[in-house]
Amino acid sequence: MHRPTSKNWSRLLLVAGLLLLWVAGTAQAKVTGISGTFFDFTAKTDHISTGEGNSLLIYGYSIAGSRAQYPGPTLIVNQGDTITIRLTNNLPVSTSIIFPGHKAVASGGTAGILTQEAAPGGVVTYSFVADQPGTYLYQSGTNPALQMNMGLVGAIIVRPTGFDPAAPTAYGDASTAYDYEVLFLQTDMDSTYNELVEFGRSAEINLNDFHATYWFLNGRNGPDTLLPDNVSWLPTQPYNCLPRIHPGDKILIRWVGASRDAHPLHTHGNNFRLIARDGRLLSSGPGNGADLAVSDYTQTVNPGETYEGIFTWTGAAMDWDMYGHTAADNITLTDLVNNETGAAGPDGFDDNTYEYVADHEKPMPVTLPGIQELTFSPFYSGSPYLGGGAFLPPGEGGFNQHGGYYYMWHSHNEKELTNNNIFPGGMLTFLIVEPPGVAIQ
Ligand SMILES: [Cu+2]
Repeated sequence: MHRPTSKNWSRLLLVAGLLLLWVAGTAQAKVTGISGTFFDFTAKTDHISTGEGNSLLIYGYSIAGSRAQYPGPTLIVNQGDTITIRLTNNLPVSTSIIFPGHKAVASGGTAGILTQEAAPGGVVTYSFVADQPGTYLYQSGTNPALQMNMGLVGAIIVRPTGFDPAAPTAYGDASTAYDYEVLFLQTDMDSTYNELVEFGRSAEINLNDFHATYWFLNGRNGPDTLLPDNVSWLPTQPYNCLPRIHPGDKILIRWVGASRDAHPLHTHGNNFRLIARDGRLLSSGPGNGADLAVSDYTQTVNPGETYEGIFTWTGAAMDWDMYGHTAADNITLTDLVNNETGAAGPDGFDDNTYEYVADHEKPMPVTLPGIQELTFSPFYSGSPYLGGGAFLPPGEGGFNQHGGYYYMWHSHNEKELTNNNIFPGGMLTFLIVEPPGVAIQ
């Protein structure tokens, strides 16, 4: 990442002010969606707001008479279930849905190139068995180069057989266990297409001439990614994208490439372990778990593909005490159990705070500059220590009330950190490492 100028931060500061309203204890670390076996979709037009204040026409899916939404509803279903989606088309053009990775059958409508299509006013029904756990894409199967750009995309999460919400796994295997999960459904948009459709000039669209102007995570541009789900001023963009964990927690990242271009998503703070691609565990054979998992710090998300990775942050081996403990604090750490497995025996970390025992009471190896020598991020608490807060000049920082660590997670294509050429924006969010004890739902 590059350091933004203070001028460019001003927009982010405005939004960050809103963070104060919600950051404590709200649900930000689970995937929001709808569950069941029957989903009644209506495709229709609506509008979205972009991070720099533009408004664009979209085609979107709606449920039960609601506004259309971007992306479509995230469908959270169970392995083995037969899933049925009825699509009513209120768009002025024919449309359809395809389910890559699933053998869907369609009934009703008229034959299209990839599947049965619903004409304007028509209805078509799709059905498939969710026979494999994992993360999947659904999308328009009709003129997808245009209709995906217009918003007809969404994600499907298939829970493994025997899924236990109290001890979740991605694939039913212990090697895929996690504490939290986050969806990164990635889309891009050439807003010229949306504008030509809105003004009735669709015939002028050249689908070979694609120049994205907007990049989205779960249907929002940065910095709107940081806001909670379902904020009233983004009525057609209900999903946020803001991973939060404590030290030692495992977060399952579900990447979905619902875009025209590939996008390299970078996880600052640590490597992740890539455990699956396209809904298939990276495994050498049945029962072996994710033994072919690979460690990486950037996942290039290709169009039409999905990936799952597990990320952990512990602060181990920083060589300084992340809590700022000194001998004068007289704090004794306890390391009697393996935090990961729960089994008896030390693992190098304090059982309660996940402090790395070997770094306990080690001072930071640099002298911190004074506050007059610094510029501040809105997310700096005033202290370099996890859970710490300290004096900040008036008007600086202060939006990080728990003293968490903010790591930028973002596309490594720097153009994709803009909204119609305005920085910051695009595929940009943060991982928040919260101190132990801060509620994350
Ligand atoms: Cu980076």
